[in-house]
Amino acid sequence: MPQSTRISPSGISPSGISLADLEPLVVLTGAGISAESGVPTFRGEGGIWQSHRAEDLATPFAFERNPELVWEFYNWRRNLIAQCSPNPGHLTLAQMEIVIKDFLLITQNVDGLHHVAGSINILEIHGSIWQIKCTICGEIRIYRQTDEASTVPMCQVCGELMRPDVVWFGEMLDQEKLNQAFESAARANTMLVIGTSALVQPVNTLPLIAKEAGARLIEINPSPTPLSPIMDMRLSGPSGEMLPGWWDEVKKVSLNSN
Ligand code: BJW
Ligand code: ZN
Repeated sequence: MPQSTRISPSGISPSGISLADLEPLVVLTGAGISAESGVPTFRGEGGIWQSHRAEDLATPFAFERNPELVWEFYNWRRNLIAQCSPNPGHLTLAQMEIVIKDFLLITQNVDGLHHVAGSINILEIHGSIWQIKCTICGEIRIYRQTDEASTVPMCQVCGELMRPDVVWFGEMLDQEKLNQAFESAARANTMLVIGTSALVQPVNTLPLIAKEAGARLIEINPSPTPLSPIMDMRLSGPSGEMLPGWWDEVKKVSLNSN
């Protein structure tokens, strides 16, 4: 039986968690946190991988075979994301960071909406759609082009093909970022796991590492995930509603205990 606590959609936590109970706080987010902003998730109903094959668009082999097609996909995504704004879920995380000093936000999202919301200490562990890198010399450049018809960008240093600076299937994650994520997970008091299906490695091992090291795990997601059974608490609903409700409750508990 899962050892999780289900709480009501009102977001009122029966746990009595206060601010002091949370630090160090690590937050892990996935595509679900941006769903209410209008950014499509990858899996499930309306997910990108329902209508596009990941093998054709998000692997190094796909890019080698057809860079134009992969660029078309990312141009479409950049154009779509540029029209989206942070939702109350993103904004609540930015507010939490002001109060909780030992705070790290690890996001699998490449959309940049956590930055727009005002979060500071962010680890974009799957890269950023707003950055490109040279396939040959590794030059990295900010790329804010949102025209869907833009042509394939070439490197200003060596003239070779640029690619989106994101992590595709079969690629290693940036080792420095990964180390920081593992270390933070191992020393977390609490980890919030928000809007991720927890199907993609190695990021899906972070909650396990935190749990083994004694952290409290809280999942916010309308659907259960493979990690739900190890959660200490589950807020079953959209993060744009559940997270602000839960955060208000934590602040109330803290005020009352002072
Ligand atoms: C809400 C909500 C609301 C909805 N509020 N919630 C066989 C071959 C090759 C590789 C592998 C293999 N078997 C295993 C692997 C490893 C592979 C992997 O894990 N594959 C699994 C899918 C099986 N991993 C990798 O390849 C990684 N690298 C690696 O492991 O290196 C070592 C290695 C190398 C070679 C071989 C083996 C090992 C790299 C993974 C890179 C993932 N890249 C992507 C694309 C990024 C760029 C881009 O965006 O274009 O990252 S794929 C996609 O999945 C994206 C996401 O960051 C990632 C995770 O998805 P996420 O965020 O969880 O989203 P969803 O859609 O899955 O879930 C959304 C959730 O939100 C759902 O739960 C909803 O319920 C919820 N939700 N509305 C809150 N309102
Ligand atoms: Zn170059």
